[in-house]
Order: sequence, then C-alpha cells, then structure tokens
Amino acid sequence: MKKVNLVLAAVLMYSGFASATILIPSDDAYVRDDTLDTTYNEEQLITWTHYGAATGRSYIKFSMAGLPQLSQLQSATLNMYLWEVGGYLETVSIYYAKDDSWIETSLNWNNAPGTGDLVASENVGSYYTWGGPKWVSFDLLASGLWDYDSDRSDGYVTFVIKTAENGEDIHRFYSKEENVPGDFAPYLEVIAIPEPTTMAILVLGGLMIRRRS
Ligand SMILES: [Ca+2]
Ligand SMILES: [Ca+2]
Repeated sequence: MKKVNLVLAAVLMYSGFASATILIPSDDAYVRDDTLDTTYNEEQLITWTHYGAATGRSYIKFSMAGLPQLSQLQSATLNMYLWEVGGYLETVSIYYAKDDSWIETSLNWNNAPGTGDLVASENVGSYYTWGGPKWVSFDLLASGLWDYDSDRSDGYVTFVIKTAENGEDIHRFYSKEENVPGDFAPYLEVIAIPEPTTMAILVLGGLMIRRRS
C-alpha cells in the first residue's frame, strides 16, 4: 500500500511541474474590405461577412521569445473572449500566417498578410444559440499544421481569425485594448511538460524515500 502511495505521489509531483506561460498579443487589429486603407487597432476584433458584400477578419500576433520547443509542449491554446455573435454562422476558424512584419497601428485590408493553413476551428454558436459572452479556446496543436518551432525561431506567430465568407454574420471578440473591464484580453497559453531530468530527480527521490521507510 505504501508503495502505491509513493508512486501516486511521484505522479502528482510530476504533473505539478508542468509550467504554463500566458502571453498577451504584441499586436491585434481587424481589417475589412469595404474600407481598404483604414486601420482598426483599438476596437474589438471581429470576423464579419454580409451576404458576400463585405468581409472583415482579424489578425493577432504574439512574441514567442523564450518558449519551449514543440517536443516539450503539453498544450497550446489561443483564448479569446467572445463578446457578441450576430447572424447564422457558428464556426470561427484560426488560420496561420507566415508574415509577421505587420504592426497593429498600420494594418489594413490592402497590406494585411495572406492566410495560410487552417489551424483550428470552434463552434461558438449562432445569434440564436450562443448563450451570451464567453471565453472560446482554440487548440493550436490538434491539427499539426502550426509550424511552432519555425515561429519560435523567428520570434513571432501571426494568426488570422475568420468565419466562412458567405452569409450574414459578425462575431466580436475583445482585443487587448477593447476588453472592458480589463481582464478579457486575448491570450496564448503554452503549457510545457517537465524535462526528463526533472522526472529522473523525482524518481530518484522516491526511491530514497522508499529505502528510508
Ligand atoms: Ca490592437
Ligand atoms: Ca513567424
């Protein structure tokens, strides 16, 4: 029985060493194709389409300096606070963008980076089913299409937030500027697993405890 308890304690200690890093965006803004040269930096982040007549999408960028390698990750999520849903579309999608050279104070439709692979999607509900403001968490590792180590090397990652562009729809998420009362800014959460050396120390410690008891 004592042995079982020791093993359990070691497992609990092991999971307790997982470390979470929370990152707030360095830049976030949205763009729309009916105001091609206008920058929307300090407003909420939107995804928008109106019967094909106009489209809006949002860009979000994080500095990745100091993050662990992909092989050391337990999870990586993009978390955004959904303030409002309008229309019928229920799925919000996160796409990858290779170009990190944009900045939020000058981003517009004409100079916005192109959209790459679809990294994650979540059903957030339609106007009729969403149930009110809430956090939405996108699993950035599930698709396997985010080149995490590449972004870790170049220092930044850019994601594009979009909905399908063929129906009446607008989703509004808080941005890092527009997040009243201040606790609802988007964030990237990266959780790393313990390094093997940490696990070895714990196992060794457990064996020593067993010998003493
Ligand atoms: Ca911004
Ligand atoms: Ca990058």
